[in-house]
Amino acid sequence: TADLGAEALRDHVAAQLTRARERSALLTDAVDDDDLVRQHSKLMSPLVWDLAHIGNQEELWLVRDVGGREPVRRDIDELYDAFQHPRAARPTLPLLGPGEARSYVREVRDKVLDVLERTPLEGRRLLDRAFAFGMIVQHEQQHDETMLATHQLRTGAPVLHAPDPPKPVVAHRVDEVIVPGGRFTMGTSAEPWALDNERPAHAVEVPPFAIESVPVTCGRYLEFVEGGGYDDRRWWSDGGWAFRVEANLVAPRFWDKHGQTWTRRRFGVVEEIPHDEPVVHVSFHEADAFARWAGKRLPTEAEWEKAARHDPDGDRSRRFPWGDEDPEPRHANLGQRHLRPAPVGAYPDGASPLGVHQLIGDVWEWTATDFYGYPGFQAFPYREYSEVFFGPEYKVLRGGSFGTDPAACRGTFRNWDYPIRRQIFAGFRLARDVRSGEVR
Ligand code: AVJ
Ligand code: FE
Repeated sequence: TADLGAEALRDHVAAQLTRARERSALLTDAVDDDDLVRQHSKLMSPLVWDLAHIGNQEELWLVRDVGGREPVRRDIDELYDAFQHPRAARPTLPLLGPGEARSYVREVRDKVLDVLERTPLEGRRLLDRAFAFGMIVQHEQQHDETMLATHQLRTGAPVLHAPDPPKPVVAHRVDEVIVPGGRFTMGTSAEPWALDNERPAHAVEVPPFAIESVPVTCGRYLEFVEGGGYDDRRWWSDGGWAFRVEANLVAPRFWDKHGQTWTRRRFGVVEEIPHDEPVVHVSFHEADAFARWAGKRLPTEAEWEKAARHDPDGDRSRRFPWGDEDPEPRHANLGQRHLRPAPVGAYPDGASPLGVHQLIGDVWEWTATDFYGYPGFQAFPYREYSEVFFGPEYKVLRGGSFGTDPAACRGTFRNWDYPIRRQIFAGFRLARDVRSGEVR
């Protein structure tokens, strides 16, 4: 997007807005009206709230702010302000019904496309204006991923369908890559659509470390489950053990044991656990306990980004592990093209120069790092996007999942959640310190 002319940028934005809306429509048209207004889990909003919230944010930022137009529905701002009402309370609000929500988002979008036509995207305010459109595209795609997680939580017959991801090109064994120590550039000042928390680019000194070439698979995680890992206090942090006991955890969310066989429920289908697929729906605490059991640890956020972006042949950071090109289907399992992570080894074209696979797509990866702003952080365009979440209660996740759209996924993109959350499409990979002498 960086070097597009104004007209090409306009076409690009319009195409991205349309793509996001097609996905929102798919996710909300797949179920009937009762299902749209129902709360499938206390952790989630009713799908109809997400839909109208997408429209309301678009109205606030693009119709009113960029366009300077009259409000479409000023009266509903408060209902769709995520900070006014926790998710659990949203079903009891006087929300727009399914029909009203659909016509509201359509009306807003029609105005936005008109604003886009008439807004100069060149000149002094280019970045601010173009950024507002990019932010809204990403906002819709992020809520679409959240709605996909709501679909995973709902019970009943499957309503979403997609082909399976590719098979591994070669059977992938677990191995490690040693990343040499030294400075690398973390974050970005150049990506036009990067959100405030990804900025600015800054140098970080990272001691040498080893990182596994693929995310932890279900098969390996099963060894932890069957080996009594959930009952062994030694592997768990204090907070992790408290959560493990209180929530009575025995396995990843959506796993179930039938006789001797573990199965999982995935978008309404009960299936055997796929051994070679990255494990998904584990909390930070479970990932952290598994790592201790395996004699390793989770990577820090800086280690994850260095593994994903550092170019060992040039002293620069790449946009993605495979280089600077935008993600193509051959690079990574993104964008809800598939409704599951791909088996490890399925994306050799997406590997980093050192041979780390599937950093982008498949599953969000828990890191050991709390969510804070980078040195020089400036909230933009609103404090509520990231700054109000900074602090020790949130852990950073990286890389995006099969449900993350490429528009909302970068080598620098930062996600965050509470360490107890399991409904998101999160897994993890392992790292460890290296001893001096191990680095060649
Ligand atoms: C970045 C995924 C944590 O869903 O809470 C959506 C994204 N911000 N609306 C979230 C977001 C405002 C955010 N996460
Ligand atoms: Fe939102």
